[in-house]
Amino acid sequence: MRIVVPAGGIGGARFLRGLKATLGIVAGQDSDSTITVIGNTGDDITLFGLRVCPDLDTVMYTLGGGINEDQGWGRDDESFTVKEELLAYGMQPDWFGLGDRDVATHIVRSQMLAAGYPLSAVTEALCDRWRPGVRLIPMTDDQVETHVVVEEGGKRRALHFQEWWIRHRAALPALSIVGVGADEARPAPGVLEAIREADAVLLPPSNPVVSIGSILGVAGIREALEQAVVVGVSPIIGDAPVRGMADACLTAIGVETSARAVAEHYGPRLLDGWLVDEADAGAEADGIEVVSRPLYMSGPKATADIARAALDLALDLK
Ligand code: GDP
Ligand code: FO1
Ligand code: CA
Repeated sequence: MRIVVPAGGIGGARFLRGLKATLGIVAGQDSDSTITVIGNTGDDITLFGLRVCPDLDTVMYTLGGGINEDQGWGRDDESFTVKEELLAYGMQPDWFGLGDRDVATHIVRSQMLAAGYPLSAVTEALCDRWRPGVRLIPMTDDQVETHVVVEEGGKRRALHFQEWWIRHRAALPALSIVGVGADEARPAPGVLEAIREADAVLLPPSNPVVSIGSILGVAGIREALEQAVVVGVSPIIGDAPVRGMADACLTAIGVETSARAVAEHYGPRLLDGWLVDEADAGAEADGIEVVSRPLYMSGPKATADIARAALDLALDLK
């Protein structure tokens, strides 16, 4: 079976761990099923000359066994000596937690990009070490960066998504969220082919605006997904994001923070089925098959059950 999963960071990565488990995909062993992950690159940022791709790295580290489990992002067993030394030089920004182990990933990536390799080839090379058990492709090889327009003291300005998210904890009300470069971006090699050949596309409970929304913003991806069987898992439970600040992103684009509103935002052309938590049982969306299940990814079993439910619904709707 061929499954495609467009994914952001933590929500995407944890769901993928459950999907691998339910399909019995084990690193280094052959399997009848393949998972192609279309990774969000809108969160990417260049810091100190290094290209950082948080969502690709979160998926790669989580599935490869190198993630900081408590945080959900960054490396396990991490230290911050490089960051401290940069601060001692007065280097900015000082709000981004650049870990020493993580820095090695960014150095490899930046060096390969500078040598002319596209991000998709770089990601493949990084995955040679981590063996995530999925094929991880960035949504695009072109540079797309999410920026957030805010108003402070009567003045409008745009800041990088990471600055808004980390430095301001998404507390500055966002007037709009823009994918800079999205209009010119083309899907990375293999993205459209994977969607075309997929038996099922599963949307993990990733941020609908800055993770899935960014991926859908790359020309041709939404249209390709509309031709596939797509089942999504709601990232909103009982009108709240389980973790993170997805509500601030939804508010910025005028979508209510509820499982139903997110389904309607994606719409019936994209979504065939939608899993909502039992707390949201009874939610309906025109033209979309809504099914309720426990949706907290509280542990390996619960997460595998969610992935199985999404896959079963997709195969039912095929
Ligand atoms: P990020 O890129 O690291 O922010 O991660 P994603 O975009 O992939 O996913 C973030 C979203 O995952 C959050 O906005 C939450 O709404 C959602 N999320 C996190 N944990 C859970 C969970 O246990 N269950 C569900 N249904 N959603 C979750
Ligand atoms: N999130 C934070 O809240 N603070 C950090 O200092 C931070 C550093 C960081 C470094 C590498 C990486 O891959 C992710 C990192 N994140 C950090 C997570 C990341 O900023 C966001 O959670 C996602 O981009 C939002 O989807
Ligand atoms: Ca993200």
